[in-house]
Amino acid sequence: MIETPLKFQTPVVNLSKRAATDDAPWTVAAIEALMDLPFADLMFQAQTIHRQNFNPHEVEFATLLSVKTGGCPEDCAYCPQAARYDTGVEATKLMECDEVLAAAKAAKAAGATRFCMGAAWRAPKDRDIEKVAELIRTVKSLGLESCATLGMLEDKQAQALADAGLDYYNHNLDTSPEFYGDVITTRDYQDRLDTLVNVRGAGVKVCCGGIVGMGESRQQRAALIAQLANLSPYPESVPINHLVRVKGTPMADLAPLDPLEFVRTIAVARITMPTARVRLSAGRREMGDAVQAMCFMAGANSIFFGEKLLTTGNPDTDADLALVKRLGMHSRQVTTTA
Ligand code: SAM
Ligand code: DTB
Ligand code: SF4
Repeated sequence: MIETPLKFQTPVVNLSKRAATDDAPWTVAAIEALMDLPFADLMFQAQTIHRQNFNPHEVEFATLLSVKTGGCPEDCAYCPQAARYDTGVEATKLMECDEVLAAAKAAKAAGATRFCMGAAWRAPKDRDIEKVAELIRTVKSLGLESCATLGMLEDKQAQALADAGLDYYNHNLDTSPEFYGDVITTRDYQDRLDTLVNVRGAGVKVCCGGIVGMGESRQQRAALIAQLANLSPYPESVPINHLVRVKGTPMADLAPLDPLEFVRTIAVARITMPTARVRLSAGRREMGDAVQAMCFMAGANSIFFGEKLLTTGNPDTDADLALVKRLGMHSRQVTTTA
């Protein structure tokens, strides 16, 4: 049993509007202690828990589409879509249904089972929600799982997306509460938690993770994982992004993170959230095959599949298919009701 000083304890954040579960919350110190383990011991624990909950040979393919790009008023220091940074990203209007349908059909034909639509908004307006609801219905008509990430949501907006058939809503905590103010000043941590409560309240599954490699300490990486693991219930889907250092953003020239730290972060996400789908998200192109293979060993079982994330590059689909095959893995198949 690892002794935990009180200052490192993070509260359980009850997302369900029900009483918190009896599960003891994860402390930052307990997660940091896992991260401090010899690499082989950490990997063994993560792989053991992974095998108890998932087929270790299976990986989910999720495809991203930026349905409304750039021009965002927020100041997220990592983001190429913030209007205030000169990143060369052109602002666009919300895409029309037929364009989204074509992209979703192509993603399905390439082997994706989940289609995630991202919009560079601080928060959608009600008229945006009506249009996105139409996009969700379009994606669902193909039998794909649907996901959207549109910024902060009111409860009625979350309900409208649920009514349109939305399966998952992605809204990241991004980093630990302590480091958060160094990254974003235009919305606070509590705003993010409030959106997650609204998403859960509407019966939509939660996709929530963060970014590593933004200059945070190991303890702060552990604190992000503690926050995620102590959401009650914890997210069904946990994207772990490696910072993509984009020219023009304040984070463009940060020193790269030790890749083994990234793998350790995946491992503690798996250990603390045993049944969550842990997604190896942004930054795979810069990672190389060996690091990605270690991430799968550490319990990652989902990737973004397709040549683009939102505005930055992702590995070629052929390279991903070849990597999955070389590792003796295969893509997850799902059947959803259209
Ligand atoms: N605007 C909405 C929001 O912020 O919630 C949705 C889109 S936003 C681009 C979705 C997520 O992408 C962010 O929360 C962040 O975790 C991730 N992201 C953005 N830029 C990134 C970068 N350069 N490297 C890694 N992850 C990034
Ligand atoms: C998430 O956690 N990562 C994705 C998705 N959710 C929306 C976005 C990654 C964006 C990387 C930078 C870009 O391509 O603009
Ligand atoms: Fe806007 Fe989202 Fe980028 Fe922040 S992460 S600047 S809210 S698009």
